[in-house]
Amino acid sequence: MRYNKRMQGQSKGKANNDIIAAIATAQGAGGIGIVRLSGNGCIAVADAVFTAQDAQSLNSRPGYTLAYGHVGRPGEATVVDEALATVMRAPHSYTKEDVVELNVHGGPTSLRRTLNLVLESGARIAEPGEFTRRAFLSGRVDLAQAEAVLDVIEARTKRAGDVAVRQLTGALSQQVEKIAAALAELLVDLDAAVDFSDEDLDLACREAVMTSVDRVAESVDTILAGAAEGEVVRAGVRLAIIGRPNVGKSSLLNALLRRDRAIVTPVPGTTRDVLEETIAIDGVAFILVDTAGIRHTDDDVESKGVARSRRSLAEADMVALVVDAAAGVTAEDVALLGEARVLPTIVIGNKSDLLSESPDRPDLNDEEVDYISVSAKTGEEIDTLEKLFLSRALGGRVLATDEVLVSNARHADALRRAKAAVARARAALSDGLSEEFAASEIRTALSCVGEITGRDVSADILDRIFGRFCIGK
Ligand SMILES: Nc1nc2c(ncn2[C@@H]2O[C@H](COP(=O)(O)OP(=O)(O)OP(=O)(O)O)[C@@H](O)[C@H]2O)c(=O)[nH]1
Ligand SMILES: [Mg+2]
Repeated sequence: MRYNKRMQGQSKGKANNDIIAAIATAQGAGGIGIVRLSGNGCIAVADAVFTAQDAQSLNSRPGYTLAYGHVGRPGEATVVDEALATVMRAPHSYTKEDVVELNVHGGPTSLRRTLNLVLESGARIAEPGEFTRRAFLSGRVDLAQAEAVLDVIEARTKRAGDVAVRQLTGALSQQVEKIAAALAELLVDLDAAVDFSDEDLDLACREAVMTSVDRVAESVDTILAGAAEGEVVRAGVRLAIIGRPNVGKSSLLNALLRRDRAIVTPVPGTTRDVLEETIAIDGVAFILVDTAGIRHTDDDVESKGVARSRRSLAEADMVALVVDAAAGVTAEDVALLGEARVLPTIVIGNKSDLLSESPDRPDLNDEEVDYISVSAKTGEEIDTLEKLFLSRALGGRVLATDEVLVSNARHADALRRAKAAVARARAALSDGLSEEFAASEIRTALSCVGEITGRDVSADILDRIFGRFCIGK
């Protein structure tokens, strides 16, 4: 078992081996839809609702076999749908339990009726993420891998997909396990010193232990180094496009999308509602949020739009403040920059095509802020702008394609706490305190690292993690 033994069966007081069922495919119409069952005895439940054309029961078939037949109410002739049933036998399945997947046609009615029949026949509806939770509890995957399932499903770009799949296949877990092993080794040395020596470690030994502590600290740092970028790659960046009316925010959105998505007119106050579209820049998703131009207005509809713009600003990760470079920067622009500046901000001087010479950087009352001159109309410097977005989002770092990134805030937090504990252990040793202090800190670090793979994790954390999944995953 890779998780702490005390976990077993604690999950909301429920047994972990009853039969669960859920629709595993997306809602809506599709060629095929799947009702998935898991739990020992689920093959008999499937047999109650599924009749194979060859009249052979599912229970009498070996694992990894497929049967053709139909789904219907037990004892009734009415057919609910044609179906294919896949039988997977414990432990050779996703959950390591017996699993049956009923493939029916992917319409909501067929799926719902099939699910209801299964529920009437002894299964209960699965909770969100319960299949994956069982895969974790049975030791088939560790917690970082289980979380990666969600990331794979939600990945919006190829790069996000690559990072998630590397985590799914255990690349991150391996690095974390290496750190855990090094910490465990340190702990053995420190505990031995505490247990078997009347005196403290002699100086040479103490120095050797300190070198080992430094080495662990370094490996934690290395893995943490890409955490911010990992989160960006996984979750994408919400980029609010804000500015006064008519500066060309919607035009900029269209230029970045390379299509006419938003309405553009010469009338100030054209955009009323918030508009969101996603683009990928070098595999990083940017959720572009076009907003209503911010100004004081008595128009009721427009002022509601302005309120939404401010809300978008509050929810953003990054801000593109558009100004009209041809008309010049105004006091309102500078005031808006002040509002935006709590977030990473790029000021975009739009309409460069209207200027005869290449424009100077205007006075923004802020020497530090990034400024770039573009034309949404001609597309001039839009490529450069994209590169600037990307480099700001990644803190200037260039990502390698095969990098193992910590992409989950929970993992990064656990690593940071581990790092702090290791630093305290190091300080205790160099301050000449008893090894006991260092040992206790290393134990804390080990437990933090264990939270990542789920070796040491509470039921609450599991509930929170799997609660984010859909039912059927
Ligand atoms: N010459 C030139 N005109 C532009 C450029 N970008 C936008 N415009 C024009 O500026 C006007 C306003 O553009 P929009 O994109 O609607 O501006 P906005 O900031 O979204 O305006 P609101 O939605 O009203 O806040 C339109 O007439 C555009 O054609 C540009 O780069 N060069
Ligand atoms: Mg607009």
